[in-house]
Amino acid sequence: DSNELVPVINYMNENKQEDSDRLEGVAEGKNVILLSLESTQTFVVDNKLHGEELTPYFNDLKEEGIYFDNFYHQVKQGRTSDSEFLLANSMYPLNRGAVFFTHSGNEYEGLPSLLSENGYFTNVMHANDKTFWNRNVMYDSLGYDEFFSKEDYEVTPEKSHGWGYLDEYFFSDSLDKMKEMDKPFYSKMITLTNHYPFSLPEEEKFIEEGETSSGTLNRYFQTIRYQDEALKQFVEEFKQSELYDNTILVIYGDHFGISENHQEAMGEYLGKEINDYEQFQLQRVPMLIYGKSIEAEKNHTVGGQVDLRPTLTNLLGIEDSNPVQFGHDLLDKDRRELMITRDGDFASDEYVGIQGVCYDRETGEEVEADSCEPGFEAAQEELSVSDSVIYGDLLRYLDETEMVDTKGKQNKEE
Ligand code: GP9
Repeated sequence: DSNELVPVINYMNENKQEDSDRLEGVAEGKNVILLSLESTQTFVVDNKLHGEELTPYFNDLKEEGIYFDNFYHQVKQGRTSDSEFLLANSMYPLNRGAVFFTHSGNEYEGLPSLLSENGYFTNVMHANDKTFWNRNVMYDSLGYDEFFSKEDYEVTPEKSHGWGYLDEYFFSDSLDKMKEMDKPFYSKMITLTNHYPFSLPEEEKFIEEGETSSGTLNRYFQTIRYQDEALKQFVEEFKQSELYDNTILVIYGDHFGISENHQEAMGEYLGKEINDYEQFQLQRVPMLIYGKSIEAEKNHTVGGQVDLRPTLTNLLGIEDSNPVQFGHDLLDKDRRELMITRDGDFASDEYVGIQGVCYDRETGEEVEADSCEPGFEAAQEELSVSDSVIYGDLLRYLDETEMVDTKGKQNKEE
């Protein structure tokens, strides 16, 4: 019953922090294009293969926006769909299965609903079958106004490869759609080409493949390079369009592409042994906020996908009254720097805690286990509170519980 939400609200109140509201409303009323880059990890940024940059366009673009270099994905088995869940709800996905499948019937207070209430036309653009990850069902629960899926794109065999529609065509069709859309809009675009097994048509290979002992990693370099080329075409066309004046672009990686099965090859490429600490650090994904009203800044705060929603609502100057959110605005200088993974591991400004072992975050040296105890405890508590909300479908009690809570307080005062 509705009492089940009380401990959740209490947890939220105990962990509540004053937000500095830095950069609040700088993107007020603007369109938002959210670009979810498939399997894109931070290690490719500013990195080279055969003396050539892997992401030359992104490397320059990130200098013009707010770039976060300690931003982690927080997904588990639901992969891309988990990252979507984190963004929409500022809650954690589940430890097993994909919450998009298992709990699509829950009540949510999704970011898309909030933005729709604030006059935005909210939509997702993704040129795959709409039932993949149960998106067609879950998107309704999260409150999207529209889902442009495969059937809304000019998908032909010539313009497809592997998983489907090549990014370059997906980007240009999507931009055409956005030009015609009701404004302001919130469009989340999800790319597809840089997906395992990382295969490309010959003419789209802009770099020789890698020479490590993993064919997967060797090909990944090529699909990453291709994606960067497609991104360049997209952003350049976007800058020439009328949208540019009134739109912010948020680009982030959805999850890793290279799993720990390829540690040895990754070590060959990076020139170091990939131990648990390095493997953890490889879970960083790029995150960039870019647009005319955004001043460039390099931001080293430790955060993750759970923090995207509060960051966005702050930039848009939109009041978000949903109290059940675990993220903290990435732009707030005094924010809680704690990134929790679905495995109960964490990174803070000082430490990285992995399966009971504690490391200095910056040097990767192992330190006394005690130093990480508070982090591990916080991680366990936060994950279990988040899980309780999903398993109990507790957001359906939100209105009632806020009432109960106020009443409780009044009673005490009497
Ligand atoms: C499929 C795409 C990839 O539509 O989002 O999903 P993933 O396998 O990365 O979760």
